[in-house]
Amino acid sequence: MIDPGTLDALKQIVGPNGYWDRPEDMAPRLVEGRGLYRGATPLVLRPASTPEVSRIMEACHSARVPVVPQGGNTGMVGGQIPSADGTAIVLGLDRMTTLRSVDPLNNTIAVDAGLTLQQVQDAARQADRLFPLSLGAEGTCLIGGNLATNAGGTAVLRYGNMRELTLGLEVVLADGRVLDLMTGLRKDNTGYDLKDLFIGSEGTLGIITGAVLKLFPRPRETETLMVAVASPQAAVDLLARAQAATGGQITAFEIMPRFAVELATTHMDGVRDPFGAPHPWIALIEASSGHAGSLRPALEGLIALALDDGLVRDAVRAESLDQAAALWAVREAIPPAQKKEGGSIKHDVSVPVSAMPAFIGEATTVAESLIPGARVCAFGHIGDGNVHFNVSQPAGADRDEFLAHWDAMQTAIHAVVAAHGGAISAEHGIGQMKRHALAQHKNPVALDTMKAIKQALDPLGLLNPGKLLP
Ligand code: FAD
Ligand code: 2HG
Ligand code: ZN
Repeated sequence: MIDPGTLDALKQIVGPNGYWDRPEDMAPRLVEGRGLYRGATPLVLRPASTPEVSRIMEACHSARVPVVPQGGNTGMVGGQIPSADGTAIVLGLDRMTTLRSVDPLNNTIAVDAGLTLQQVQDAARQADRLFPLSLGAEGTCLIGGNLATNAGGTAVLRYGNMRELTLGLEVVLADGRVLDLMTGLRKDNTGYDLKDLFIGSEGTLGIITGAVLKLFPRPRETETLMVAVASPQAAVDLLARAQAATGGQITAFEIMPRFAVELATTHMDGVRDPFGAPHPWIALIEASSGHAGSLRPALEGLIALALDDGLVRDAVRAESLDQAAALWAVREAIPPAQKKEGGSIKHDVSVPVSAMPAFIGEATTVAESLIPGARVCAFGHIGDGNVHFNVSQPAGADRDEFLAHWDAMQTAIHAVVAAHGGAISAEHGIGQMKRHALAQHKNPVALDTMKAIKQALDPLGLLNPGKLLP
């Protein structure tokens, strides 16, 4: 237990508006979205500045108090939730909301870690620029959380994931020192790239308090279409053709099976399948360009040819922003709709794009034979070689009984991932959920190197204990 004197000293650093210690205030911070991970803490600290974070870490270091950093609490692997024994404090970044600067000529934005992803997108738009990271939780997740998980989302195909969008970082180390790497330089070969250590480190190496992010020109033309295809193989073939037809201007390429579309239209208000027939697979395609007028003819030619030779069964193109939003709504409805359908065992995994059709086929056979009646919902960022291979409980089954098969299902699906040279986490991270799986799947020399880095930066093991590292 943390001694009361230390808790008081921590409260004094942030002042009366900078912490929660009443159970009813802290409760939403101690459980993740699907109720899979629950924790306990005597104190949620909410510092408002980097110096405050620094003083908190210094105090926790001297008193040997473990710290669990938390952003918007949208993470999917339990990394942001403390252990149930109440021995750690939670450090929320949500009051660190300063937009530090925008440099349109350098195409960079410098921000505090507590801005939401949407606030950063909006700030970029106001400067007539694009910050391209985009994901379903963007109104709630914080930039610090995006950095700590190296978030992906729906525009990685064109712009890369959070790591590729980051030039500079500010991190408070375990002992309270501030590591200031807040540079907007695109070329800096002055030694090891330290910022990359912290991106994707899930709170285990330092507290991210600020970042310098890349901006891009805003597209002047965006085309959104949905196509019905027979199989993931047809989708992958179409992606290659679409990239060739547009000169690499495909921004997003997402797939969803019939089951996912049915969940979305059944459970979520206002979501509608745009096709008249129940097609087995649907791909959502977005292309964007800096020059208005060039994309539409290219995409129309592509689809006409693909309809002609049978690669595509049907297609709809959005004629307005509202129609584009309606097509995206089908895709974004899948995670909440799957939650409403009951328990699901999730696998956020990646394989080479070319191996994706075989992976989905083989993993589906494995899942269905392991739990008869289980319903595979394999959807998502196929253009990045990333699929959310989620398995929903058999209709009408008991949720907890189904979820008790989590380890067996995960082990079996990860074996198929490994057989295709894939990764057991593509974009959500390791957290608590995949810690043990990491021990089996990560190269042992890589694991040793990761442990050496952890030892160098957090020798007392106070940063997010029990997460990521096996
Ligand atoms: P949290 O959940 O609070 O924390 C996540 C991890 O980061 C934890 O380990 C935490 O300790 C650590 N952390 C948080 N802030 C800091 C900090 N400042 N310094 C150090 N460590 C920190 N993810 C994707 O990649 N792609 C998607 O398409 C996607 N879609 C989603 C859709 C929905 C509906 C939901 C609910 C989630 C989705 N996610 C997706 C997962 C999640 O939104 C992202 O992982 C997001 O980046 C997490 O941000 P957060 O602020 O909520 O972090
Ligand atoms: C998405 O792409 C998210 O929508 C969530 O990464 C995936 O619910 C999931 O498994
Ligand atoms: Zn995703």
